[in-house]
Amino acid sequence: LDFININDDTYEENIRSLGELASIVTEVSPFVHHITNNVIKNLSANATLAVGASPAMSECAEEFSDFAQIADGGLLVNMGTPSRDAVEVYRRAIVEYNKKGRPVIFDPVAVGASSARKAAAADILNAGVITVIKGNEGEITSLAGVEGAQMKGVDTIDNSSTIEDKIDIARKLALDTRSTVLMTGEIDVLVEANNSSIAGDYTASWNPRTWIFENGHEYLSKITGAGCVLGSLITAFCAANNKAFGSFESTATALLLYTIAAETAAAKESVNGPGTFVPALLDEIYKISEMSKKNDYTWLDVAKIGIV
Ligand code: ATP
Ligand code: TZP
Ligand code: MG
Ligand code: MG
Repeated sequence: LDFININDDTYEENIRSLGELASIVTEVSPFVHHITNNVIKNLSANATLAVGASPAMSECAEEFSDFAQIADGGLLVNMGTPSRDAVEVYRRAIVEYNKKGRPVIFDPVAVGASSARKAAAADILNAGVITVIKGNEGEITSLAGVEGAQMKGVDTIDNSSTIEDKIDIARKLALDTRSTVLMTGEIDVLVEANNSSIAGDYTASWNPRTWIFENGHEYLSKITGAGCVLGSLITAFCAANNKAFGSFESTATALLLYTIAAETAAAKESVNGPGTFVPALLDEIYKISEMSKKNDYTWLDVAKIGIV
């Protein structure tokens, strides 16, 4: 990673602002409307509560317009366990949250694994404005329409691409979709949304803010739903977002809080593997949130961010 350049002043300032944002979430207690998969609903709701936000799971389209009225609310669309009618449900929710200008986070679970999922993801992207797209390497690669990491069901396989490749792929998707893009994995790549009207060759004409993150723990790849739960936290942080912070900062903060919590959880004496890791992870998410609320948490010492 020697090409990465951290400008010390900007870095410190950025990390301090991230700490501030974490405390805003506990103050505002944002509403997180989940349309998510059947595997991970309970853990997602608990993690959302742990950061001080308020979760609800609903796939009942008739109530979406009422839910979208809730102040400081946001929508998570996770297509982990789709059904025949699911895409229309996703679409109706996106339309309602777009009407109110509230954030919509999309987790294109397993999109590279089947042609049905590719079609569903395309419909979701066409349904309206997506604030943040968060996926693993295989998913982001597939959505970007480039050759690279493959999917085996919901998991990425063959993720042998270089960090430069990952950055290029995430940037391509951010340019194409105008969404903030987070590609997760052992190293996470975050690219800001394309807010301009630039057309043409992105490598020549567009130089988006791009950060890479090295925090996290291997146990996150040994439990189901590690990516899904991160989607809940990103939605909470984007929804609590006031004028001072954009979706890039919100996503960065949620990711840092989560991956640092994973590190401290895994280091606990009571944690012996993926099973004991899960409850410890919830405890640590809660602990960091509470400490941020009291301005008691020093992100500077623990965050491992590279600014590209
Ligand atoms: P997959 O099913 O391919 O594991 P996913 O949707 O569960 O994908 P991940 O890419 O595993 O998502 O990312 C979820 C979280 O776990 C992210 O915060 C990421 O930083 C972290 N993570 C994943 N793998 C590792 C690892 N080997 N070491 C450290 N952190 C990791
Ligand atoms: N099957 C459908 S969704 C799902 C499984 C196992 C959970 C995937 O969670 P994640 O966060 O992408 O690992
Ligand atoms: Mg996973
Ligand atoms: Mg996932």
